[in-house]
Amino acid sequence: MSATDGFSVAAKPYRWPYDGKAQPRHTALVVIDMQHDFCGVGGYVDAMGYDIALTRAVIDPLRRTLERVRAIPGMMVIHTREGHRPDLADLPANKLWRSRAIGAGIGDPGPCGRVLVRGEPGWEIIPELAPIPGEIVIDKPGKGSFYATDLELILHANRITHLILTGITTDVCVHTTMREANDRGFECLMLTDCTAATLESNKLAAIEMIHMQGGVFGATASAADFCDALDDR
Ligand code: C5J
Repeated sequence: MSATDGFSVAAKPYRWPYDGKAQPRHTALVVIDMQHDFCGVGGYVDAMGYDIALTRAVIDPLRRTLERVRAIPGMMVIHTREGHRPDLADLPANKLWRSRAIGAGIGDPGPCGRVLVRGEPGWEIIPELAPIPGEIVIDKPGKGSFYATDLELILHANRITHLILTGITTDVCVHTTMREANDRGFECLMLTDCTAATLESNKLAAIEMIHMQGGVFGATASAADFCDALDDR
């Protein structure tokens, strides 16, 4: 098979993509917020009292998927990081208030530096999934990757039409990004074992929401089915 052939994935609720085959050059793997603050000891999620074993469970499947995608010429990889300016000028007052209420105040000092602040150790992407030269990194102040970022401009400039969504957390930043992307006409596939939530039932519910209405935001597949599709192209 030629590397220019597209790929289609055994997915739910439809074989992805809707338009037959995805072309690697028009597809991006999006790795959302794999930062220490969301899956590391002493980070934001840990400080809120959630079980980081859940968010850490995606590291190995995501690392394998990332390696597979990196081997494909022309397929774009995009990483995102949630975080705020050191002066917190981009931090909405309600987000600050809520974070303090749950004991993990954004901007407050913690074991991994200031919580969710750009440049601090906790804000860094974990070494296992660190971007390599040539990969795009998007810094976002909110949950969605499109809000207040240049992601949409970058996708259009590079003629990306199809997105593979991974990362943490399924029900918050991954779902918000998928919804934003879907509304903009991007054809989205979420890889279910490359994403996790701070509550397993929230992850399952978030996946089920995608399956409604014939795939209201796109489709979902396992990393193995996605990688098999890449191998078969
Ligand atoms: C959250 C995220 N959960 N990356 N952020 O606050 O999902």
